[in-house]
Amino acid sequence: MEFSVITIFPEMFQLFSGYGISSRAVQNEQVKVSTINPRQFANNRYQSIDDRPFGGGPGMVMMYEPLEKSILAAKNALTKSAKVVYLSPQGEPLTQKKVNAFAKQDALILLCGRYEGIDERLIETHVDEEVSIGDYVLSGGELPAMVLMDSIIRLLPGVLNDSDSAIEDSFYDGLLDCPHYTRPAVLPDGQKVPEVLLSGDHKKIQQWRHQQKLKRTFERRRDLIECLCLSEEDKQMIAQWVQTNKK
Ligand code: 9WO
Repeated sequence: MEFSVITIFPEMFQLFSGYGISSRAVQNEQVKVSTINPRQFANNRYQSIDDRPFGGGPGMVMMYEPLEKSILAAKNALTKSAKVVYLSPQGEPLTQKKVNAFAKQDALILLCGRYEGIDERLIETHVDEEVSIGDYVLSGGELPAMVLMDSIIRLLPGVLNDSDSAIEDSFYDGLLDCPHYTRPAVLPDGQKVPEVLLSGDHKKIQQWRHQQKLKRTFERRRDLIECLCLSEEDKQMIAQWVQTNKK
């Protein structure tokens, strides 16, 4: 998987070859990260890539031409068919489903805005997908681009050493994850691990974990339950919880 990131802060992406799973993936050449700074395509002697907004108002807008040249340079370096993703609060919400689809691509161009945003005409003509990682405003698209990259990289074949941990995670079945515990079984203040996990009964453990996932999702994210196809057993359990909540 190749990422070409268009950013006026390319140094931020050095982080990616420095730490954890992503740096291993870069070292093993499963992932390539390159950056393009639109400043190199600025056409005036002040190297400016932003200008005042038509219609007035505060702040600056990133200009069309340096960004277009950056995208063309990225497509030349990767492949003409690489998708261009613009990270912005106006984008479609990022979901695990979207991440899974991105992970099937060979190359992605991530466009990071700054200031008040970019010239809308660039979005219309050159952006394939506009993606939001949440309903808040940051100072630029770089951190969201890194969030997107991290979510994709961990899914690539051979990146996680334990091939199961990616699909066993939160969201692979559309549910939140269950609680986890490790040694010691009893803490100095007496806090214990749920008995069933020490029982060695794998069938029971699996059942318990599934129930915990369902319960947590019901309690914390009822919106997620609505999108699921549940077994009759699960539906009954939820119906019971709804009943107890009413009392
Ligand atoms: C700045 C601003 C200032 C005053 C009033 C409204 C305003 N909106 C913005 C703004 O949206 N700036 C963005 C900064 C322009 C595009 C890059 N920036 C950005 C991306 N901030 N937050 C994101 C982002 C991207 C993906 N998911 C969540 C947030």
